[in-house]
Amino acid sequence: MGDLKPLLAVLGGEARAVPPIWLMRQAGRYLPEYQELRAKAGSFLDTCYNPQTAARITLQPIERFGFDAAILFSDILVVPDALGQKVWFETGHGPRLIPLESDRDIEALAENFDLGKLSPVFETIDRVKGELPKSVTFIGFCGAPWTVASYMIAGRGTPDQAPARLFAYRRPEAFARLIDILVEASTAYLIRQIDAGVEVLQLFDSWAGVLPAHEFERWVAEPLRKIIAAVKAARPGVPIIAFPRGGATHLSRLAGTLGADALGLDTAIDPDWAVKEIPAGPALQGNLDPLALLAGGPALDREIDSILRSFAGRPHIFNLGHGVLPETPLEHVSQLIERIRGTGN
Ligand code: 1CP
Repeated sequence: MGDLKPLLAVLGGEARAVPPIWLMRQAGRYLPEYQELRAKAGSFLDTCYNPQTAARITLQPIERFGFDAAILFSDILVVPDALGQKVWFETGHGPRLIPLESDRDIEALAENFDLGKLSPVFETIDRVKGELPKSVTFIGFCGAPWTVASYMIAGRGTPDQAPARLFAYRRPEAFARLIDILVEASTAYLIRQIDAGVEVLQLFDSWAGVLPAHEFERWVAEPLRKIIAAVKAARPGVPIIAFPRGGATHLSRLAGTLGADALGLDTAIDPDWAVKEIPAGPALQGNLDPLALLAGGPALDREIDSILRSFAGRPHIFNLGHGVLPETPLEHVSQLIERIRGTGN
């Protein structure tokens, strides 16, 4: 037990006095060394598909801060790309896709799916795994079907995912087919990530929080459950973190029914509620407000201490409640790590 990597120990059910730490979007725009590589590397998608650059970017936050985990540098929208839907990223605007409309558009995805298109991602994984320090765990990921579908239907990020929600109400069968295609493609993609060398998987359901209960069960919980069961059947022993952002009170039910080894908690979840209402089983990950990290100072210390106090005694992975904001000062990230590890004074 003693020589397990800290993140793997917690995912195996161990509560640690000093929780392992990593941050969602830890490889990204707040790092000057990321900006520098990105400026030289062409489009965002080209960067994701350049194994040498993507591996460097994956390792940057480990080298600078010594996090307990590295997360593969890629994006959730490489899956639509592998399904043959055109994806590109407009600087300052985020992702763009040609929106899906007809049943034919959806069926074409299943016919066009080509995991070979993502071979640069697997090559990135292969490069990173040889370069990680011994105690650092390597996390692979994909977007959950609901969140990925919301971009595929709208053709872009939207504040409320209204296009996908309307599509699901109006044409539930076509939407169910799209979700099934995504379950299958994501499962195959995750298994290949494991075979290439990742040790843990995280499923990002960033837009889970907009759905009413029945829709949440059908489009968030059920597809997540299917992916987790299929990946675990194929590759037992690889822990999976589910992050249904905005999952709110659903989380207490998901703990025992999703099959995940950890649940990611977003910023809005009260840690004391989580510890009381989420049954023991999965580890809990989270959930510092990214704005507290941006603010720094005594407010950051106070929020960190309060999170550590609430989760003490529970298997806990320290993380943000959502991704690092690009304006976040680097010193605040150092402050965070020193505060948690008790190395600050
Ligand atoms: O300009 C740039 O350099 C691009 C910014 C960027 C980055 C750094 C995008 C575009 N994606 C990423 C990397 C990324 N995306 C990672 C890398 C690993 C890490 O965490 O360090 C990960 C895990 C993601 C996952 C992702 N992409 C999610 C889920 C997590 C979340 O933040 O909610 C989502 C929703 C996306 C879509 C996406 N990709 C990029 C942007 C700006 C967006 C959001 C679009 C929107 O809806 O506004």
